[in-house]
Amino acid sequence: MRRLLIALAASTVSVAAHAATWTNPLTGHSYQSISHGSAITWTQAKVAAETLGGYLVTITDAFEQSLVYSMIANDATMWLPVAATHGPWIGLFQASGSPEPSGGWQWVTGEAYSYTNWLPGEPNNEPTNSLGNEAFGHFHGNWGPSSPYWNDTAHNGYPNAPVASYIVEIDPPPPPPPPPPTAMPEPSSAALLATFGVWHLIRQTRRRYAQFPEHSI
Ligand SMILES: [Ca+2]
Ligand SMILES: [Ca+2]
Repeated sequence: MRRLLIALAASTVSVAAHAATWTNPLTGHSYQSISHGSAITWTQAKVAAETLGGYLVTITDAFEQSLVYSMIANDATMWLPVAATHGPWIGLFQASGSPEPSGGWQWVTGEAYSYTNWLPGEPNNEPTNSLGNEAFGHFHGNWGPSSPYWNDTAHNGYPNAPVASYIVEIDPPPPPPPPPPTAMPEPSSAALLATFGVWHLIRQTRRRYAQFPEHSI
């Protein structure tokens, strides 16, 4: 069933230059995988996602993880093979001052941080990362063409392994409000006149038969 749903989702793909759009058939949320082509910080990617009307992707269950990874697994533009293969930013960050390496992780939308798909050993707040504290989530790459697992890295990646892509999630538009209740139509003047005419005819007929009871029926 899950494979079928992913196949259905894949059928909605429309590819533009360095970007693809997919839809989650379970939620109606759409996703755009965007290759920036050069290094981009987590905050720059977050702002870009909001400019597009969405947010950096929040991966909150295994199905969403499968769907999102299927979008990017075979798209080489989403993975930057430099010192290590690093994949796109996701909407995961660590609140400042949280216990390292696992405390305070949260999604940009405030959705529950319960499902995770960290590479074993991550998050590790890698002490050799000279670019800063590792407090931002992305697809790791795991030194291969691609990898479904997440890693924590610094705001602008790791030395010689920047992040150069990101994934945007967009909620479906809210349903339109229900139409107002329709008022009972006012009877037309012609209908009123016709009704009065019939009533008047009945009244006259009754009077006539009252005057000549031998014709009563
Ligand atoms: Ca999500
Ligand atoms: Ca790390």
